[in-house]
Amino acid sequence: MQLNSSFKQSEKLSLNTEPYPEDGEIDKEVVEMPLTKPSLPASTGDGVGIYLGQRSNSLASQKSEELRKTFLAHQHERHLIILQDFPDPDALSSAWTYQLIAQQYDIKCEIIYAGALSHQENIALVKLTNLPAQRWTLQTLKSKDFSSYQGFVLIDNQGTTSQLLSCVQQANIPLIAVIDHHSLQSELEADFVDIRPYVRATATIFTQYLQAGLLTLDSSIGQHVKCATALMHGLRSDTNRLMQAQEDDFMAAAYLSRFYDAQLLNAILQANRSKRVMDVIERSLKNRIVQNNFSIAGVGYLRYDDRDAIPQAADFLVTEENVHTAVVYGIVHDEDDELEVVIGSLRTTKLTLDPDEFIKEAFGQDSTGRFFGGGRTSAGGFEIPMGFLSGSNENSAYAKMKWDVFDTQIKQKLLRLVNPRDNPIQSE
Ligand SMILES: [Mn+2]
Repeated sequence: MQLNSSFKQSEKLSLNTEPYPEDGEIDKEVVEMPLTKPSLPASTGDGVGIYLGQRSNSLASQKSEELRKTFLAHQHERHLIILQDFPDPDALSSAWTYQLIAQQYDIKCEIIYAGALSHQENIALVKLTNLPAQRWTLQTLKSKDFSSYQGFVLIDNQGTTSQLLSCVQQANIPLIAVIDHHSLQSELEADFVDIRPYVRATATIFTQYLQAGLLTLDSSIGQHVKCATALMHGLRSDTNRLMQAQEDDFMAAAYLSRFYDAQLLNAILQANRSKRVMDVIERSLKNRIVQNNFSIAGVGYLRYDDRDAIPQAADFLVTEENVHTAVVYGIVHDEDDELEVVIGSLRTTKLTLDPDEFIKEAFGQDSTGRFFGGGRTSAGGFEIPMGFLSGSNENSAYAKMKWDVFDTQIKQKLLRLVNPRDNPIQSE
């Protein structure tokens, strides 16, 4: 409640005095695209649900048709599919589906990301399904001939979470398609745009393309079975094991159930956490402070490859009694090129808290107007580059001082929203 009162002061934000009755994004969607009452069926109650279902069906088939035309217009080309730096199962499976659909039009797609696969389940997903994603570091980029690519595609992101975006833009590669379910970050010029923030997973959108006939799945083709399994995993992981799934997501899961391999999915989910990830979770538990049902924990420095320990720690902290929102952050460093970035994750079970708005409000924008982070239903993240302050951590006094400054500043910014009535002049 106190959080809402802080939002009230900010006119930029759409979250205001009206708390969302059930689910923020769905309701917002209804408000933003007013459904004219006369077009609703004359029945009572359930009519709205039927109407929404029909609307999303017709949107899905309309978008599938548009995408088919986009593929036809780009036959025989080579495209890059750019994922967020730390791709998740939703992104990986959706990109693979795109690649398989595009193949039919003789479009060769390479799925690339700049960061790392650091969640044990993501590594298992890629290994067990032979999912064709490649890591392109900034070094790799130098050796690439961009002139052989006629376009690029953004899937499960809008370019704001990828270091690769600026490289393809500098190489003047045109943006062919954006398919995502995060809130709209900025207007992008592309041949095809399908951004549906009220859909819980990009995998749902891709399953709808499959159902609309863009690719006929065949359970006797191993690759199709593996791709359907990957989509099921993506859909499950973005909906908190279907607990936040909506009708569209359940319909997509029902369709995938005809093709996916339950044993393979189980094998992916059985992947164990590394000791280093367990250590980060332990640190988050030790360092957490709980105020007004928010649990906040800084975990200090961690390696690039363990970056995914941060969201896993947040997932864990949010399970504590009386906690509805957890924020975990740390300084992630890439030993190769002394790069450091503050990375944080938010998890919430509070329906009226919009992670996208919360993070944008807490951390604001950089000098170019780009937000440090954003989110979707129930989850969000942020990345704050450390620039000039990066590196030199062999001096442990300096490393500690640097952590203390960032830790303090992040806590200040978060607590301003958690306890909006704190008087900044009072000392603690
Ligand atoms: Mn997603």
